Parts: sequence; structure tokens; C-alpha cells
Amino acid sequence: MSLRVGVIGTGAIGQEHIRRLSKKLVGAEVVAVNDINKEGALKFLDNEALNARFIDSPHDLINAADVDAIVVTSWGPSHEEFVLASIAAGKPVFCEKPLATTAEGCYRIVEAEMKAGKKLVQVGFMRRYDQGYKQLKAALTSGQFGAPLMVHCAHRNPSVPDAYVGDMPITDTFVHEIDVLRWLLDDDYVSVQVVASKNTKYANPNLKDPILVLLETKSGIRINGEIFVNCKYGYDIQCEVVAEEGVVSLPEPSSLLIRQHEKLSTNIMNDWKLRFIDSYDVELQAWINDTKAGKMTGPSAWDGYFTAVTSDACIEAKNSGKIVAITTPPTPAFYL
Ligand code: NAI
Ligand code: ISE
Repeated sequence: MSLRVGVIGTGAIGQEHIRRLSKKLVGAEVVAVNDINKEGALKFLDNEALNARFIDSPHDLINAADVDAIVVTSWGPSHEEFVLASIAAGKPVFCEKPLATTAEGCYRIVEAEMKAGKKLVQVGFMRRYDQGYKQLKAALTSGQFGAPLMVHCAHRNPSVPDAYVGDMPITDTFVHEIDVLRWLLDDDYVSVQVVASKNTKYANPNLKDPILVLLETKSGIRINGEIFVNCKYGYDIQCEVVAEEGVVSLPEPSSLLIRQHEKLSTNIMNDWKLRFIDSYDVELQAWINDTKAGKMTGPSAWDGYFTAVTSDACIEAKNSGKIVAITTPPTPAFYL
């Protein structure tokens, strides 16, 4: 039987996920949607010729008898409320990052889920499902390269909308590195320092861009992460791990190499939708399969919490110019 999904938030990624759940992946159907922009949601359903119905209240959608599981793709500040309501209804919920906008909010979700006694929450950290990152992790765990010592990475967006300001390079963008590098290295963070570089003339006046994040892990690995969200030339994700016996890098997405007019060239993608298209597909298919099997093995509420604690520390480090300690309680047995 198909997993009957209700989606809250029919904006950019909501539409992407609804399309893939309805037309690409197997074992699920979107039966209901909600958005504060009802007109936009109805137009989208109509344009895509989808059968899902619009439900006026997100809470009615969560509690609807014909909705088995929820996907939350609304703006970050609304996530905590919808995830908590899904847990209260005893329904599995896939929530796009961030799980909640504060570490305290994430912890409330962790507590509610543990109280419910069953893992119900998956967070949308899709990079763990990316073929390139999986290859990188397999290479590191093979032991062939010895212990990782340093990681150099970059998260570059060609541009960002005017509403992207303040701490968003960390809370909206670098959170992907915070999660995926912790998973890749199987190590937790203990401190962070953040410095702004010379600002690009393309940055909105309320934005420091680019910035550099220097993280330290429990085992002593140093990570330097560049966040540059007005890089102009394309959407570019880089990750190089320097280990004792060699250096391993995230592969570039496959693209033709062209030799023409005395030039050797290749394409760089322009946005996250395309760059991680396969990862989103694999991520949501795994969520459907897990949900139908009554388990939850993807990035957990605890991962969402850990990322939020780290991102709060990054913000404190950015504002103070100091090295900030990152402290979290030990992982509860429920999440091991
Ligand atoms: P968006 O602004 O394009 O869409 C958000 C939609 O949610 C809008 O249609 C808005 O009307 C609706 N909405 C907002 N608050 C609501 C509420 N309280 N109840 C019902 N509907 C509500 O934003 P976008 O880019 O789709 O981002 C949504 C979330 O997905 C964000 O948390 C973002 O960080 C995350 N995201 C994750 C990505 C990834 O790579 N994993 C990529 C892009 C976004
Ligand atoms: C966006 O919200 C995402 O999650 C993308 O993956 C990221 O690259 C971008 O910087 C964010 O704005």
C-alpha cells in the first residue's frame, strides 16, 4: 500500500519534493498539502495535475485520518511546531533543515520523540545520501588513507535573495557542512572560530560574505570552511580531506569535458536543486521505505539538535571574534 503523505509548505523545495514523491519515487502519494499561500499552492497542484487536496489548517493536515506521514517544507521558524504536532499525532515526519531555529527548540523535539518512545523524525540533511560524499566516507573508513588530519571545504552559491541576511550563511547554508562533516569524520566538534574576509561588492549591506569557519573536532581534526553566497560563477560544493597517507576529495558532478576553439571546458551547475537532485531522490526514497517498514534510519532529531548547537556556537564566534567551545550532552541511548 502507498504511503499517504501530507506536505506543509509548497514553495521551492516543497514543490520539488511533491513532484518527486508523486511522479518519480515509488511507494508514496501526496494526498494533502497546506501553505499560508493557498492560491500559490492551488496553482501548483493545478499546473502539475496533482490529485492532492488543500487543507486550510496545517494541524488538520497532520491529524487527517488519510495522512500517514508528514513532510515539512515550510519556513524554518514553523518547523518546530509542525514536527511536535506530528510526534503528538504519532506520525512519522520528514522535516527540511533546520529542525528548529534554536538548539532549545530542537531539544524540545528530541525530548518529545524520546517520550513517544519511537523514532519518528528525519531531518533533510540530503548530503549523507550523495554518491560523492558516500564514496568519500567509504574511502576514509577503508583505512587506506590513514587518519584524517584536516578538511578544506567550500559552500558557494552564485547569489542569494534579498531576504537572505544576517546569520543565514551559517543557519541556512553552512548547516549542511556541519552535519555532513560530522557524519563523514564520525567525530564531534569541540570548538569554532569564525572570521569575515573582505566583503564582496555583490553582498547585500546586511551580509558578511564570504566568511571562514574554523572548526576543531574531538580527535583534533581542523576543518576550514568557506561560505561564499555571492560567488557569481555557479553553485559549487568542495570538500578535500587531508589524511596521513593521502588526500581525498569530493568528486565533481559528472559533466562533459569539451575541447573546442582552443579551449578545454566543463559546466558548473547553478543551483542546489540540480546539484543534489539525486541525493534528494535517494534520501526521500529511503525515508518512504523506512517509514513503511516502521523504522527511521536517516539523520535524526539528535543530529538536528547537534547541528543547531554547533550553528549557535558559530554565530557566537562570529559576533565575538573569539574561539567558542561547543558542548553537547552525550548522545542518549535512544539515538545510538
Ligand atoms: P520557500 O520560501 O520557497 O517556500 C516555503 C513555503 O512555505 C512558502 O510557500 C510559504 O508560503 C510556506 N510557509 C511558510 N510558513 C508557513 C506556515 N507557517 N504554514 C504553512 N506554510 C508556510 O522556501 P524554500 O526554499 O522552499 O525553503 C523551505 C525550507 O526548506 C527551509 O527551511 C529551507 O532551509 C529548506 N531548504 C532545504 C534545502 C536543502 O538543500 N535541503 C534547499 C532549500 C530549502
Ligand atoms: C538553501 O536553503 C539550501 O539548503 C541549499 O542546499 C544551500 O546550498 C543554500 O545555501 C541554502 O540557501
